[in-house]
Parts: sequence; C-alpha cells; structure tokens
Amino acid sequence: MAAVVTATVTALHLHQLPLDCSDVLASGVSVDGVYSVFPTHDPEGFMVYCDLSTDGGGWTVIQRREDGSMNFFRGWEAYRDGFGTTTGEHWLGLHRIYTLTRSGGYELRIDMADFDNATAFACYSDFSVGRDSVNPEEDGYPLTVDGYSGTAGDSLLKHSGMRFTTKDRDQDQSENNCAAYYQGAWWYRNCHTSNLNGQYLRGGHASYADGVECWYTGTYQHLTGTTPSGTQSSILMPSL
Ligand SMILES: [Ca+2]
Repeated sequence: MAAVVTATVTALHLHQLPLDCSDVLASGVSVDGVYSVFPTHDPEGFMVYCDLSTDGGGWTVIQRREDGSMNFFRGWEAYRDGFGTTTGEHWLGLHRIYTLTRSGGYELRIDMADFDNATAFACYSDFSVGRDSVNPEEDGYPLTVDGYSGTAGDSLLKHSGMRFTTKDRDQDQSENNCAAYYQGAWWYRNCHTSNLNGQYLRGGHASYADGVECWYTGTYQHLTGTTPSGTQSSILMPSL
C-alpha cells in the first residue's frame, strides 16, 4: 500500500503544467477565462475556456452557443479540429476532447438556457470520447457517457457508443445522414434525442427537430417550447 501512495505522490510532482481546468482551479485561480492546458495525451497543449465558477468550478468548456454568430453546420475536419472563438461560440474539437478524456474519470455537464432565461442542466458522471480506440479518428471518436443527473432530463444516454457524424461523414445507423438531415453534427444513432450542434434558431420554428433545442426529455422540453438561447457543454475531472 505504501508503494502505491509513493507512486501517486511522484506522479503529482511531475505535473508542473495543468492537464485541464480542474488543475487550473487547483492552482488557486478562480476567474473564468482562457487558459492553457497540457493533457497527458497532447503535451504541447492548447487554449481552452475554463469555467471556474459553475457548481464548484474546474470545468473545461468543449462547446458554447450563445448568440448564433458562429456557423455550426460544418464538416468532419472542422469538428475534428475545432472552430470558433474560445471566449465565444465554439466547438473545442473531437481530437482535443479525446486527448482530454481518454485517461478517464471525466464528468460532463451541459447547461442550457432559453430566451426567457429559464435554465436547465444535465450531468453525466462518466464521459469520454474514443477512450478504447487505437486510432480515434478512424474509429469515429465514439462517445461513452453514463450516470445522468440534473434538471433537464436525459437525452444523451441513447447516444452512448455511437460514432460522430458530420454532413460529409455518415457514421450513424440511419439510412440517411442524420447530420445532413437535421443540420447538425453529433453522436447520432438513428437520428437523435439531442442535437446541441444544430441550427441556432430564434424563437419557435416550424421545421422539425433541426434546431439546438433538441433535448427531448424531462423538464427541458417543458422549459422552452421554443429555441434555447444558449448551451454550454463542459467537462470536469472529478477529484477522486
Ligand atoms: Ca446513415
């Protein structure tokens, strides 16, 4: 037992740079903003937005929608590499999400708001992308998610195990391309119960299921009836 403790302490000493925003928070910083992180599987690092205030803080933001200024109907390379502005609307990128989460232990939190400023959230105690993949891109960056809690209801568990589909790379189980059909990009199964990268539509719209609002269960459906004004998806390495 003593040897295990020693090994753990040694490993901690080697982490001079933050692996993620939970390390940024642990270093004593408490202001939300853009920080550099250096995941184990991408030691050169990259910039992320750290939410250091929501629910205890330490969240690495992987997606934000807030004003519709960014086009989210993009192809595979954009979703793989990320796009947008870290301080505004953006998608961090599948490969970066993979490098952050492949060591395991990450929690996912999705915060949603509607145009009436009502809010709801969904938390998943286990979240990773491509965790068991030798070549994650070839494997389609498959989603693993488990352990729901929150106020929004669950709309993601049905997507667990699915590969990521964009309008130019169909990896879903539908005879159609769900990303093209619903104008988004997601871990679709046989299209969706959630579609957080769908179109940003203001207010109610007649088109079916192609907006960001697609979070179909629980209180969130009741919450809006219209399009949400924003979402923020963030991940956290829980302290164990
Ligand atoms: Ca298909």
